[in-house]
Amino acid sequence: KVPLTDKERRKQISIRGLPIIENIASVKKTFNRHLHFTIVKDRNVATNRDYYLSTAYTVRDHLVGRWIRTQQHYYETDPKRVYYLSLEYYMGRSLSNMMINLGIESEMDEALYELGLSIEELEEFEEDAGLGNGGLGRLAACFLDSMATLGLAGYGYGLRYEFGIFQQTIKDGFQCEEPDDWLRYGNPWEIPRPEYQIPVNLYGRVVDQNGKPKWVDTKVIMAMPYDTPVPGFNNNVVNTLRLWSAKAAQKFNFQFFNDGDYLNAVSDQSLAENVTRVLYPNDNYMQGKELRLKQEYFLVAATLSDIIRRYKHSKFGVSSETRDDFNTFPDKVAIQLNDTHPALTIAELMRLLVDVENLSWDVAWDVTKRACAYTNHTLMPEAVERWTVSLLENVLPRHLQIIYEINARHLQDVANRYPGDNNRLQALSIVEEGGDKRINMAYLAIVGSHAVNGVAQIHSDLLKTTLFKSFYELTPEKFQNKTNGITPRRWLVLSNPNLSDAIAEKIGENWIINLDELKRLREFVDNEVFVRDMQRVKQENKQRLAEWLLKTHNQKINPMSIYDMQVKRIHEYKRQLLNVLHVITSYNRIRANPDGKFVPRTVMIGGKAAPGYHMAKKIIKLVNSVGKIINNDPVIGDRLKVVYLENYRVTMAEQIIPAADLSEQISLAGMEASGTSNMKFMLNGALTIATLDGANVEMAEEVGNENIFIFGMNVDEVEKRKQEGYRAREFYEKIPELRQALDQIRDGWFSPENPELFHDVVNSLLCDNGDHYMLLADYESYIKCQDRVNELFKDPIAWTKKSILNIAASGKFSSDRTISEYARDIWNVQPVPHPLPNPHEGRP
Ligand code: GL9
Repeated sequence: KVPLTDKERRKQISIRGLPIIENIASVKKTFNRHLHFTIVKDRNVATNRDYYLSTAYTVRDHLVGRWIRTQQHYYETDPKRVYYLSLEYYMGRSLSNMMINLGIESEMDEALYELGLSIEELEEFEEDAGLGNGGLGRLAACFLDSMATLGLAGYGYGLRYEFGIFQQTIKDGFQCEEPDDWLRYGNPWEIPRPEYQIPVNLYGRVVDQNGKPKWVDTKVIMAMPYDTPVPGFNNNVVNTLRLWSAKAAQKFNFQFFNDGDYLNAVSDQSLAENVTRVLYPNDNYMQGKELRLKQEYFLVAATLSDIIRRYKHSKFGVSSETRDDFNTFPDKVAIQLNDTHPALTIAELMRLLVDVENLSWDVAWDVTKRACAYTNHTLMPEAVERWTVSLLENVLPRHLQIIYEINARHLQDVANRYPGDNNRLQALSIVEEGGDKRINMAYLAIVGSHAVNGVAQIHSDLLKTTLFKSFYELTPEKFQNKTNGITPRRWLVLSNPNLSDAIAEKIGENWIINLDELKRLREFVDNEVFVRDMQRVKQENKQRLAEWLLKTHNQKINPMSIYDMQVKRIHEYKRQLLNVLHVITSYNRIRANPDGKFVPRTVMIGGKAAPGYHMAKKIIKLVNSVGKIINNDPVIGDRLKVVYLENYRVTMAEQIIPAADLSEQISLAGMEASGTSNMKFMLNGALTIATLDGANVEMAEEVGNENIFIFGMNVDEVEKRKQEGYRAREFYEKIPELRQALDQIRDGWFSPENPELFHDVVNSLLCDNGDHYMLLADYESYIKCQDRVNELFKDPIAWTKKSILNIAASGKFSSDRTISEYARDIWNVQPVPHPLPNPHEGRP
């Protein structure tokens, strides 16, 4: 009997849904109907993109019944709604994810196969929805999946950027940016809702009208909603992601027509529509541009207007036409601010409650605080949003007044508690004096919220002692931790089907919604067959990645080498340069001992640099230059390779993470708030080399120190070194291998055509007060730790056992766990453990 292929085996496993003959026939019918009536093509002229679109519309048809039913159910039962406000949603592709969560993957696959089409080929036609920069935006996407899977009445609110995160190309080793025109061929997942457009005001001035402030002479931009369905896993719940697009307010321009200036009136529109043109490509950095402020307010204003409309139109607890008692607003509405980007929510909600709904200031303030909560995502000082008063005065004059009023009352409370303590008043002021006056948006978010959280335990602890120390002392009860997580649907079931099946064979499928059950894999760590199975799965994934790199980038790599990956935004604090120093050290060791035995390694580095971040772009060039020398050195052979993964994004993460042996999480302790790629690698069976930073600390706790490679200074040691006065040169002078590597970079070893090219990189490390992120202080410990990695890799069984123990210990890092904690500790809502009925089965 011929053994089943992976794909055939997979079809028999219920994770992906069991194919049913009648359903397959109906899928084929629906597909044909969409090809003809939606795409309007026949099979003679249809392209693969048309087939992808027909497939997407077919899947969408399976969603709509559940979507409508879910929303009806929310209307009828009026649960407390959770609103997640984020400037970023890094969704990636949707087709596979939708099929998996609906349980129709096998059926779709079979039906398309019978039509002579391959679903894997068609999937390649979907563009990534790249409406995010990195971890913060991807976290929002994972949270949407978990809210739907837990049955929460959750809504994502964000912006529909016409251009998402730029496409990165590498030309001559340098990063180039190209616009991400992701909507070019249309987006089958979004539904425009022009009937729910909302006007948003900007600029203008504040006048007094019968003793009440009134915001007048504003410019109006329309916010047009586009809805995307968010299915839960296997529970018939479909929530909504609503993204706003800026549209010119037609009415506003009509006056020009009489003057005959029709062309001007129409071209003026594109100015208004610039607001949602493009995602700002910065990570952990605030640029302070007016257009960005307008984006933030545009999201906040349109969303709050929608939230209040939905609150008022509930039929519960009201005898009047609409619900206008706002005292119960916080019992029905939770608003979560994803970083300070939507922090204007505090001022806008106060404006709506006081100016429009005529509540007293005190009642409005109480309502606002009880409804809102704020998540901080970084300690990097340059990321803190501090808008100048002059810009706010121009763009949002009424909001500036409200912020001043909030600050005055807040400082009065402080003065009452700490009489005569002027330093404390200054430390706690939302308005920062001196130079150009600024509004600290983090402080505004804290004061206007009932809960403030960090995203990993160490980060939440540091917030209390550093960035928000004074606020912690003022209101300690507000401060919480919510360690980040990732959705196991996308990051295991979708991205690593072979591993999913190997796990399911041993412990069933319940881990998909209860990831803690992965613990049960510990029972099998000494089961030889299982260990070999896990080895096989990893090796197949590695082989596939090698083939893909050869095909797409003409890069040959050794599938028996350690696949060593660092994929994340390029930033000095993440220390990609430290990784490069290890690469160069390994290179020098092989050259010094060409006949020696070395554990082969392929170092893969990927990530985008913010277009204006010069040092980050230089680091990309350095990785490519080092790669060019090493990869073409016949002495080195296939014992060491360096690969730059061009245009790293969600879809590439899904392809490469399952093939990783080693995950690099090497930021300076205290700098990475959490990290989330660390969790994805762990879940996919990579071992981790890490500092005690962000969620790495908790990963070590879960898996045990003997199963993770920890190196470098901890937060206390970093602090102590700084106190002592850090001098990077000491390490340069003391450690010969380090000195050699830095000299080579500085003297043009890797850039013979331009020997000065990397002077600034080396100088940033060796100059007085340089090496801000203390790479040199951690170098020795890092290299020794990498030596231990090599030692273990020589024993494949021991390595694989640790890999299994890592998977088994990764349960904590499910975003289902994270969202359950937000639900319990911040939102006061309950997950719904049972599924909604199927659409044809009647009411819940
Ligand atoms: C980030 C932190 O830097 C990460 O450590 C954290 O895991 C995520 C999610 O909480 O948030 N904050 C931040 O500004 N970014 C993060 O990744 N940057 C980007 O998203 C690019």
